[in-house]
Amino acid sequence: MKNPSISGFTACICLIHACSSASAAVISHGDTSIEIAFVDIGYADNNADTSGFGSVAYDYLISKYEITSNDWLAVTTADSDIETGSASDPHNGLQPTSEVSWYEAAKFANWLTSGDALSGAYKFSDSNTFISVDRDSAADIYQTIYVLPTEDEWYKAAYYKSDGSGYTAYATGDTIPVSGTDANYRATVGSPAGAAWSVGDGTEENNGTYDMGGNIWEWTESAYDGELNDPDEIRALRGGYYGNILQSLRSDKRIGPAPDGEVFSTGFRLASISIVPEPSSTALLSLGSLAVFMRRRRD
Ligand SMILES: [Ca+2]
Ligand SMILES: [Ca+2]
Ligand SMILES: [Ca+2]
Repeated sequence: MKNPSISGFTACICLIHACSSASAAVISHGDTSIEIAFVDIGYADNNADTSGFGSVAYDYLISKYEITSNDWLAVTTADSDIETGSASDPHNGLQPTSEVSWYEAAKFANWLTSGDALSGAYKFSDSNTFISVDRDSAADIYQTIYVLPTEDEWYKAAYYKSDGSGYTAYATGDTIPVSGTDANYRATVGSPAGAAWSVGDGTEENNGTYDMGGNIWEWTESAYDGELNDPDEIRALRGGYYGNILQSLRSDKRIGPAPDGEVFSTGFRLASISIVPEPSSTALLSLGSLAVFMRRRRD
């Protein structure tokens, strides 16, 4: 069961612009503000792809761009608990941040949710050790939560067609993306050749995102084996990076590094879910989640 944490709530996707396909959230805690552009991912309770990925039972937002080095610098400056490994990042400005472990990315998301790296959907001990994910409790407290997308949330945002009619092989569609124009892969851009470009330099993807294919690998919240029941187990990465061949951008490509890994080729984007507890809908949504679960078991 990949998404155990959403039953019992009704998801509401509209942050600022009701029912629009895109929005920007200005997130402020203390003296620090950052603005993150999001796109809406609808078609709740869609079918999974033949791969078994992509079914999400609720509406959510996903960030239009990879989190940038500027974003990372602002938030890690505000909260010194986030950066616990290497602080080196070969990228800067509007390039995607990298050298980020899963734990660091989770704390970045927590800070956006709560203003505290150790409080949010990701539970950490007082000694800065990751314990578990609990989206429900965080949503109860904060209403709007920022999280790493689950692998299903990531997959759907990248590969699900905007008309809801199924999936494509690449985030830009079924046509092979042109290297250096549609997506940054095969190390053909940058100076010297082979570097991350500024987020959004490519072609708009299925659902309004950029660079889900290529530029930088992206952490998902999910364990590679589909069930996050060990805080230190390998996680699922998606999308490929600028040095990869085309195949890494395809929907059938996933890799599973350890969550403490910090490398130049890996960063992340965020999802956001706004949740309003509504008892009358609890039973229906729980049934919907159960149906998703049962479909998966037959895969
Ligand atoms: Ca780091
Ligand atoms: Ca990417
Ligand atoms: Ca597991």
